[in-house]
Amino acid sequence: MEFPKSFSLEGKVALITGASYGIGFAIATAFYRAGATIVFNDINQELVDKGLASYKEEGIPARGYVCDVTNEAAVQELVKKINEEVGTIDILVNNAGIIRRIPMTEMSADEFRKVIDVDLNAPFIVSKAVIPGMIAKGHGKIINICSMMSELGRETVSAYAAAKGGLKMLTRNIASEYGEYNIQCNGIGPGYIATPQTAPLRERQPDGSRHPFDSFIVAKTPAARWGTTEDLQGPAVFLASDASDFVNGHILYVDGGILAYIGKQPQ
Ligand code: NAP
Ligand code: GCO
Repeated sequence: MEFPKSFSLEGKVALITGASYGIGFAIATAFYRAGATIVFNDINQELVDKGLASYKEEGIPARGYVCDVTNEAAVQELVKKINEEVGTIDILVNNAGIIRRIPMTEMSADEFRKVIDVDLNAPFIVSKAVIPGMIAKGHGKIINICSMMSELGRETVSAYAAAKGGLKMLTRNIASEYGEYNIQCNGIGPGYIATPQTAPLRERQPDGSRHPFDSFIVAKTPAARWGTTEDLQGPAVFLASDASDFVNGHILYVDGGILAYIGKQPQ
């Protein structure tokens, strides 16, 4: 039996934000292998150039643009440029994100606002910019990169959890408001993934032992390991493809089972 064409991204233009490396880069790579044309942005030319070199190494003719996703005018200009130079965006992945791990009572309002700006306001800004083109084309896919913190809290990540919880509801609202235009908006909730963003949580201790948080996450994960960016590729292709045309407003947790598990009893 031929592999279902509905998983193909042939002929689609995909914008993945903040995709010079990490999760965004892995998702973009998978999209290319599924047939999509890849466009990405990052916050400065150095990162875009780093990304272009990485994509070239993978044989991927990606197009990279410098754009701060929190700047609405810059995002509107980015989408206009992509429409002119590449084509109307069929698939958007709101991946760009930051985290600041600070105890809430020690966090300034500006630091809190900055996390909300990148992790919640920016997905609103970029989605708002691409939806008109999707409506005109008669289809579209928006994938918001949520988090375990869309469901759970923990010490020091108040701003991040507030943003990712809000992003879960923004996902559901875009699904509700634009589903009638054949636009599906879903989220991916990665578990704990080994990327630069979580590197501080996995650093070896001075005595060479594992970081306590590293051991904690492994004990909380039925898969008994950190996720890799490759673990997210299949779920992302599914949500970007026609195979998920009747999936809307759903947060697909790719977490090795963390959310289902009370955690291994300490030995
Ligand atoms: P990452 O390694 O920190 O990469 C995030 C990317 O977004 C970086 O290239 C970053 O550039 C870029 N970015 C930040 N602010 C931006 C802005 N204003 N405009 C444009 N680009 C911007 O993160 P990651 O681990 O790959 O995570 C990607 C997404 O997955 C994030 O939304 C994160 O919250 C989410 N996530 C990660 C995990 C995990 O365990 N790693 C789990 C769940 C969810 P800079 O290098 O300049 O910051
Ligand atoms: C943290 C981590 C997490 C992960 C991810 C989990 O400090 O707890 O950075 O927030 O990045 O979001 O899904």
